[in-house]
Amino acid sequence: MSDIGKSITQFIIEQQRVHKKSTGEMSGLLNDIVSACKKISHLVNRSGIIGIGGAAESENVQGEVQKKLDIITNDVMVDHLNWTGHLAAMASEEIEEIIQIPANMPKGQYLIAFDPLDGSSNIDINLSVGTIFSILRCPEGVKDPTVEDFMQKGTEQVCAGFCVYGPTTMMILTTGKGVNGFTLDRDVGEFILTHPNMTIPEDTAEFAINMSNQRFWEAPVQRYIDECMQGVDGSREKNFNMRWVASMVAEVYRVLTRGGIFLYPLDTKPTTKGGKLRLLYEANPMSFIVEQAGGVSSTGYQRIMDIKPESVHQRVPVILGSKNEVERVMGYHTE
Ligand code: AHM
Ligand code: MG
Repeated sequence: MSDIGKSITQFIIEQQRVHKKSTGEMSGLLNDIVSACKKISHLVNRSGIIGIGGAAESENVQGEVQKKLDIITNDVMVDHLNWTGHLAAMASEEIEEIIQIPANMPKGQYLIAFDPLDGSSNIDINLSVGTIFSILRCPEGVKDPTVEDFMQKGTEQVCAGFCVYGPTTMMILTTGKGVNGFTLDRDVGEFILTHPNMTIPEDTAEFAINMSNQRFWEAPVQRYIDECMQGVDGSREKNFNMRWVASMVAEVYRVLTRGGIFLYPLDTKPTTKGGKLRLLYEANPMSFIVEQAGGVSSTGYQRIMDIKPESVHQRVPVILGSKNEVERVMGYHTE
């Protein structure tokens, strides 16, 4: 029987029952995240009406101007996750230090790293934004987690997902057994399984990169994009299409749906030196999802999920998507 039409709650609980030793804690945590994302979807949708659009008067830890919604959505995530007893600590793009569970609340066995509102520069122009999260196990015996406990490779993730607030609100999830996509039915307030077993086509003729950074890229990326741009007249002998939404959630969703390659490569631009995207709560969860859907995710030089993190807000170059295209770019890096 097709699983299409199942609610995310039913889907999560059925997956939990497959694991005989499951305590239900992961299911509980996922339900907390689902609740937070429904609330964020509602706020994003009504931001203009209720006056929470536009810039805040602050900067985040990365020195980026915060939007009011960056701060509000961070609070929504924390408020939904810090009291249910499923987490031992949290890390957020918007907060410099890791976030501890209040002393009067129970703690659980998981750690979460999240970007509460990815692509928030798109909020005021009514383009898609999203929430990205990565779930790790809290090391055994650790009662009061420190930054060191978050320094786990992407291969250690037990679950990753993202929610995209676009024409429809969608939740994309993996627990290491494929990738499933759920659409929010606003009338009943439930995410419904609409995109089971999402897979990324191995080949593509579509790339996504911020071309305004071209002069800062390394030679392998220069070469790859040059060849795409030459189309049928160049060595690739086929025409390529280009997209750039400046919202990773929308970009990765497109790649999951119709293939493509997404690049935010290493560059020498002073503001994004070493790459722009953050390892713990952007690159790792997206890499887990992409690999689970049959794609590849690399810095150009190494698999992203094999990187041992050194800090919570560490940035990495990201090249992900259709297998044959990403492997071609990786090949250019080692030639
Ligand atoms: P954010 O987390 O501050 O929104 O930054 C991440 C976003 C990604 O969603 C997107 O791929 C990238 O930054 C866009 O960068 P640029 O504005 O340089 O094109
Ligand atoms: Mg982000």
